[in-house]
Amino acid sequence: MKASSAVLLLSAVASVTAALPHSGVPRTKSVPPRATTNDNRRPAGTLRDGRLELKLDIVNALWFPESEDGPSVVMQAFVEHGRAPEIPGPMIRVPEGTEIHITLRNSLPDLEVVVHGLHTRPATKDDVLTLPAGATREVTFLAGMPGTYFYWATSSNQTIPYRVDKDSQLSGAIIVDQRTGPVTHDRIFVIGLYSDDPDSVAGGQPHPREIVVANGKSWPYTEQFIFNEGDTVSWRVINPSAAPHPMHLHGFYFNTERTGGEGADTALALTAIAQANTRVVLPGTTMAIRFVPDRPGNWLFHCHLALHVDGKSKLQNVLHRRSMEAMEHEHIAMNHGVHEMAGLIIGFHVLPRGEHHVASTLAPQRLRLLIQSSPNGYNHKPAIGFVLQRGAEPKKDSVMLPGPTLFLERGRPARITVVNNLSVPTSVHWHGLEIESYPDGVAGWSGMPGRLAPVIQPADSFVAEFTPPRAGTFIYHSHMNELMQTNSGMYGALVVTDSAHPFDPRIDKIVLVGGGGPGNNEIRSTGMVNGTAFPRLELDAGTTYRLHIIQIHPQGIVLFRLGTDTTVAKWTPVAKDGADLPSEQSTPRAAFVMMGAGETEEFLYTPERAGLQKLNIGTRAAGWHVPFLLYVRPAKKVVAN
Ligand SMILES: [Cu+2]
Repeated sequence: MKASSAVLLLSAVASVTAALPHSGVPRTKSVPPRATTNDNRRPAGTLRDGRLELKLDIVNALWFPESEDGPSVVMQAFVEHGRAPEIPGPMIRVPEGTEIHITLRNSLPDLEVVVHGLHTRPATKDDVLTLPAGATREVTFLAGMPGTYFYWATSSNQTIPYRVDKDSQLSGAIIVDQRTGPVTHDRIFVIGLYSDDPDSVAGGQPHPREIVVANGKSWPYTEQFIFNEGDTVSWRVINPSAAPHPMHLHGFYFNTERTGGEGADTALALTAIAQANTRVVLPGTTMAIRFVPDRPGNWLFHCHLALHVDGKSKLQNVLHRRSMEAMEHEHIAMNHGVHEMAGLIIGFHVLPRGEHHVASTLAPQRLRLLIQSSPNGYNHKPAIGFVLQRGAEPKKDSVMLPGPTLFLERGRPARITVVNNLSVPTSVHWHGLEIESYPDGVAGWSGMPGRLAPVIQPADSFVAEFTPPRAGTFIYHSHMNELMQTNSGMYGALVVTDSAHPFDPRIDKIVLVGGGGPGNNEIRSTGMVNGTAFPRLELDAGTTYRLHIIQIHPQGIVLFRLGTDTTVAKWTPVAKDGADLPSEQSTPRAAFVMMGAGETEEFLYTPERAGLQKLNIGTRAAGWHVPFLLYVRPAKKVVAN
């Protein structure tokens, strides 16, 4: 009998009796039932005559976040009566106006549970239900406004940003649908984070072993989707986990149509909807996105925090708190590209509808991009990075930190030969470009069946061929072991120009935020801006500049604030993730923005008068701060001819 079926058999029985040989006294040892992963397609309970009846219990259950016969851990889980426990919890999905009646029992031995979110939306207060061990409570409420919500519980009396332990998967979706109108064929992802290290989420130096899951599963065991080219995809992302997740969509833009939290959800006005390929979903918030995958191949939607997609973020490493050395060894031994990743990653396959590829007749723009290492990089730490070959081969240990800005022309084919001069495999992702799947840079995944992008082995090369269809500000970076590689310097700005989007170095200023040396599960790389901790720039008062802000630090959510110590300047956003903003959104505003790893934004900024302005760049949780000093000179006198 296979291990998995043995567990299934046991789960059918409430408990088994195990004799303890050393004492000779038989004791009843409870074996928790197995939790099934909940793909959030089945509405829980019984809906009849506008009333939903649902009986829920909170129990201990065996959770298999990876393969069904892989490692498991006892977690707390919601269970609907008559079914197996589910992670995430059963989905409550009803039309607006529904009355919801829930009978809730706490079957955890000796633990009090506090349940949040079982109330009408929008919520005016956070109604909670407190259930001592063994207690049963009933609650009745109206569903309220349509939207994406959730319920969650804690047995450790924690708030969402600190709930990382056995109660970390006690979360379930609440979807309230419009009573009339078209049926939405959407899918819902509830994020969970299980960690042995509450310190790191509290802002201290991290030393976690943690796993992040979507609908209870970690990559590559998350659900994979098959779409036809041109399908419309509607996804709702619910984040009751302890960490923010900058969610990045490869190859396509998405529109965020709704954003909300546990208590309220708002449809964005049509004029407020903008294209993005990365958006931060903060703890306790939700988003509803829509996109049209119109190029075939294999693609990813994933968190851009390196720790949340790293192959070391596996359950075994949490359970056994394995040493960095042991984890690194396994990491290096694997090197299978796609299997080097784990965590918050959703894969999807887009099937072609037909041949309609029109090859460009323009001569390709050829670049030769070397990946090299230097013993003396940031702060004299070893660095890994890019260097462009122009003419003779550069020295083997020459590295540019950060990588050179690559300028490509919209509509003109690019042929980039990427040469790996490292001693380890790598791959390079052209972040944000709407290109074919094969050169997209996820080794072992990008491409189509029969033609998958290879890992770039040491001393080998890969030719990335693509034609950027849009002018804007993008990024290129390693897509493998990013805690090490991207943090160490494998990142750079990628600027696509056309006649409407020229790049004039006198006006266009790049602010590139990235790692300042290797990081890992225990070391957060400090932040660097344009490769230094002391960036500075001279500007002229009265001149309008275009700031190209790029956030590719893979271990942080970064806050930007421009002004003096006592005043906030004004700027005008004009593009996000390489896409121009609709004019309604290009309005002057206070110069403050939060950006997750993988986001780019462009702002127009006109310093009004001479003096010192500061672009403060930093992150609360990771504890680093880089002040970008802007020395503003008096306005140039305009001489009349
Ligand atoms: Cu994340």
